[in-house]
Amino acid sequence: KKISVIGLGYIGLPTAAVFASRGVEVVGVDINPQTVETINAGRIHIVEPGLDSVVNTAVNAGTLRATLAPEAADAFLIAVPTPFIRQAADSTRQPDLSYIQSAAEEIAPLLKKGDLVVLESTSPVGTTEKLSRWLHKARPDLSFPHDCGDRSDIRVAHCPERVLPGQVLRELVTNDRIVGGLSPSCSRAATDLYKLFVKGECVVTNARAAEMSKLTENAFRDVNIAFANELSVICDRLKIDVWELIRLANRHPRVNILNPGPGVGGHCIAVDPWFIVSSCPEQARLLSVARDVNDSKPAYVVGQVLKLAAQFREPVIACLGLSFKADIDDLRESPALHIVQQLAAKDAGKILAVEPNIVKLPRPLSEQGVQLVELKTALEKANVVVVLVDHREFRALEPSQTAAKEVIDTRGVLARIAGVNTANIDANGYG
Ligand code: SAJ
Repeated sequence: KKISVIGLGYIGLPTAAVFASRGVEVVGVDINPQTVETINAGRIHIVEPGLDSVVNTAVNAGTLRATLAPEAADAFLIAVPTPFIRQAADSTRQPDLSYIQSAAEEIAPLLKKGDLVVLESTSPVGTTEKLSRWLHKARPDLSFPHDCGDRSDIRVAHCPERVLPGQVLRELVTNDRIVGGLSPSCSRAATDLYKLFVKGECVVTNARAAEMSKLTENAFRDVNIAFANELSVICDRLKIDVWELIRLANRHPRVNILNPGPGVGGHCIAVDPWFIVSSCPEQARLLSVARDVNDSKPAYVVGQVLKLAAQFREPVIACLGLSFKADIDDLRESPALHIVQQLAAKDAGKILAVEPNIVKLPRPLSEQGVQLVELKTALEKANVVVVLVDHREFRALEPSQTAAKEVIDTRGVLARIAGVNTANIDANGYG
C-alpha cells in the first residue's frame, strides 16, 4: 500500500510520519518548497514534541518522503487548511474550501479504480460530498460514491482529526477516530487504513455526521469557555473572586465549569463554530453569541489594564505570557498577543513582555517599543502585572512576588498559588 498525504502541516505531517513509522510507504505533498526540503532532510518545520525523531527515523528508513506534486497512490489523505473568510459587506463569515478544491483537482488525474480519498481537514457539513463531486467532475470516467454509493470505483470518507497540539503523537494513536464514509464500503476502506496505527476505536458513521461531530466538539468547548468568561466579567462587577466561585460550583457532582481566560486562541476553537453558524445562521444562536463573548474578552482585559495603569504617573506593565495557551510557543491567533499589542497601541505605559517559550519578539510588538524581558526583571520593574498565560514558570510564582503590585490575573494563576482553585484545575486537567 502507498499513501499520499496532501498538506504537511500540524496534522498532515504527524499523520504521514506515524503511517510511515508502521512501515507503510508514504509520500507527503506540500506547496511550500522549503517545507518539502526540510522534511526530506529529516527535519521538521513545526513545533510538536517528539515529532522530529519520528520524521527523522521514517525519512532515513526510506518510508517517508516529501514532494511538491502528488503522485499515484492507493490512498490519499487531504489535510489542508480550511480557514474562514470574513465577508466585508455584511461581516458574516464563510468557510474557504479552496484548498480542498485545489487538492481534489491535483489528485483527480492520478486516481485509479479502488483508490480511497479521505478528507481530514475540519470542514462544514456537506464538504465530503462536494469533494466527491469535484473529483468526479475532473474524472468523469470513474464512478464516485456521492451518486453511486457502494458500487463506486473510488471510495471517499471524512475522518476528522481531534488531536491536541502538544500531545499530537500520543493522541493520534490513542484517541477514538470518527470514520464517516459516503457509503458503507467507503467507511470500511477508511477504517482498514486507520487501523494500521489507531489503537482507539474507529467509530463508523456517515460523512455528514462525522463533519458535524468535529465541529460540535470544538463548539462545545467554545460555549463552555464563553460561559466561564462571561462569569468572570459578572464576578468583576459583583466583586466576587471568579476562581473561588468556580471551585464552589464545581463541588456539585454534575457541574464542571471550565477556566476563564483572556479570550480563546488557536486555530480551531475560535474558527470551527462559525462553520456551524454559516450553515444554519438562524438556528445557531447560542454558538454565535458564545463566539462574540470570547472574542470580546481581550478588549475587556485591555480596558481593565488601562484603568489600573492610569493610577500611576509612570506605569510599567509586566505582561506575563504571549502564546495562545500554556507551555507552547505558538503565538498565532493568541488573545495574549492581541492584548499586549493593544496596550502598546494605546500608549498604556512602558510594556515588558515575559514569554519563556520564545527568544525574539514578533514584529508588531518589537516595533511598538515592547521589551522582551526575564520574569525576574519584569517583576522588579513593574507596578502593574497582567497574567495572560498560565505557563509553568508563572504557576510557580510565590504570592509574595506580586504582593506589592497591582495585578490582573486573567488565568487565575495567582489564585491557584494561594490554593484557591485547585479543585477546578484538576477537574479540567488544565493546570
Ligand atoms: N481555554 C480557556 N479556558 C479553558 C480551556 C481553554 O480559556 O478552560 C483557551 C486556551 O487558553 C486557548 C483556547 O481556549 O486559548 C483553545 O485551547 P484548547 O487547549 O482548549 O484547544 P486547542 O485549540 O489547542 O485544541 C482543540 C482541541 N479540541 C477540544 O478539546 C474539543 C483538540 O482536541 C482539537 O483537535 C483541536 O482543537 C483541533 O485541531 O480542532
